[in-house]
Amino acid sequence: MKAYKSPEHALTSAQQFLLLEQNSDSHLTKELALLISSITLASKHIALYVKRDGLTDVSEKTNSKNVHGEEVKKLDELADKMLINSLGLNADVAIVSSEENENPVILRESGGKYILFFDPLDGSSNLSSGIAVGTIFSIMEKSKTTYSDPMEIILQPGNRQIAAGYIMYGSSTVLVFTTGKGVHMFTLDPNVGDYLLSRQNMTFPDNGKCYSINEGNAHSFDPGYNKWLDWVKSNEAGPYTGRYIGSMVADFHRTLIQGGVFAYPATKKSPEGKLRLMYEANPIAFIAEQAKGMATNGKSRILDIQPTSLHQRVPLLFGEKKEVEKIMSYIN
Ligand code: AHM
Ligand code: MG
Repeated sequence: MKAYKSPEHALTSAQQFLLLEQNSDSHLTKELALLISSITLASKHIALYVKRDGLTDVSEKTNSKNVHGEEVKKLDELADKMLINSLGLNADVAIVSSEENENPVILRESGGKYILFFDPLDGSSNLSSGIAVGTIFSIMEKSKTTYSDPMEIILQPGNRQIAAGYIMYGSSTVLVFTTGKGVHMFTLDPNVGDYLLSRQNMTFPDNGKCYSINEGNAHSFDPGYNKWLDWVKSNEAGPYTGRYIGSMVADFHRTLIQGGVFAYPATKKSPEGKLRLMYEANPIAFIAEQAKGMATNGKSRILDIQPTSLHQRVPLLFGEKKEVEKIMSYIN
């Protein structure tokens, strides 16, 4: 039995890969490689806590709610701190914005060229149910060096991202990222303690027959979604399989590996959609497009949406192009 998917990749760590790619990837500077490395270091710590869930109290709720009015778990806060702390010595990071903080954290008033957005623990309501959760990150450059309000440089559309990725803490811990030159996956080898290259230049497969949506919300979808759902379950569409984890990183990762489509439309409860543009939809959309898939809010490309606020929400559809276009043909 082979330990790794292909022998030539067996001993390429994420750090080595970032170093090697610097020669051929103009976006991937030494500073950006260091920043992605810092995130991977924090994620190894987060992975240790996730793997010991049940033995510690990290799945318990804190007494506070976040800016979205959602319950915060201890590990949400810990993951947030670990990520911010891992950047402490990185002089190139100016601002960090996360799901857990209402306002951006200004690490450096002047200097520093990167803005980092992250969801420290996506799907954390699933913690203690043994379901995969994840960290999502997006990196942009400051659009200008001086500003009076940080929002002037933070509210940039997703097409300005220079890197994005996620870490999924699942049956294995995987790191998937893009710097605009393909999508690559690394698996954390617990014996070595390093992320090792496991798939390079990933693309969505062509004929995934999987649809992923919280059908419990169907009563409050726009009618087009219900028409599409009728079609997906019809004989005409052929056998589709429904799969919905409720942890977006895990739903995305499955879609990337097995194909198909995911949708989280607007609902009565979340009329703007549930998922957050800056640190959920944008990074996922960048990865989806790099993997030759599609990501949209149903009308326009996610990456072209001009944000108006840091925590704004969007409807999100992603996956194989033809599957996303099929939904759009019903809803528009
Ligand atoms: P979170 O970032 O607070 O964990 O919320 C986002 C999560 C996504 O991971 C997932 O796609 C979605 O919420 C699930 O929502 P629902 O339970 O309404 O289906
Ligand atoms: Mg989230």
